[in-house]
Amino acid sequence: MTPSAGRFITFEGGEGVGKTTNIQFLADWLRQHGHEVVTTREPGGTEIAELIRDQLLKAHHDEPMDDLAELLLMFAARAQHLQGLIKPALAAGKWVLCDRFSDSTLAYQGYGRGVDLSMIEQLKRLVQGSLEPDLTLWLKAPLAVGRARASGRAEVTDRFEAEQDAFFQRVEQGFEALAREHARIVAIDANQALPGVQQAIVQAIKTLEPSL
Ligand code: T5A
Repeated sequence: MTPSAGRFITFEGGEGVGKTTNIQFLADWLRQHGHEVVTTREPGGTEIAELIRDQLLKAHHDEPMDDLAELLLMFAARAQHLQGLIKPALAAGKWVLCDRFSDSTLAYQGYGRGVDLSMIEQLKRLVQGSLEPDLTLWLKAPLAVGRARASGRAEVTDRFEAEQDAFFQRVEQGFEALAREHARIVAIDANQALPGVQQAIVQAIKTLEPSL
């Protein structure tokens, strides 16, 4: 079998729903099927973008982070990530599996923080041009489930995880709205044991790439 051209797959959803875990699973599965795979994340993915991530996620600054500054930093990191990693990998025929992308900006900064959605769309066009994910796997689980899973890890709570439930409910409404708008977004029931989640992910990938 000749492996097909590169594909851009993004994973989206609330906190702790299983994105990192399932990206690793899908990367292994695709490699077993003969594809070259790059896994990455946002904000982050390159040296400079990871430095921006550190500031965005840092739990405490001596001054509050302005919503517009937060938005622009997300897109600054994304511009760096696209030029430094995502576009070269796709051009080389690799599959890029990315933990969050612009749908997170619309959901978190737009629906969560209340930043004007049309302004985010303008920035999106400026930074991405016409590049969109081929497929977005939206892992859906109740807020309490994601929180319980995330709290099982040793990491310190970051600036977003410290938000109240009402913020995350708006974020989830954002993902719901985006999924209604874009056919590339496929909802995956992440409120089930991992084998079921992974079966649904493989099904979505086979629909995208019937040769697999
Ligand atoms: N952000 C990001 C914005 O505000 N705007 C933007 O534009 C972008 C790009 C990034 C933060 O930045 C914000 C959103 C975020 O708050 P992050 O570190 O990427 O921060 O945070 P999360 O996306 O929340 O990532 P997490 O690592 O917290 O969660 P994951 O990756 O979804 O979950 P994962 O895989 O680590 O799993 C958590 C635990 O659950 C278990 C796993 O084994 C693990 O222990 N698990 C399951 N257990 C049982 N059943 C299942 N089905 C399970 N799936 C996973």
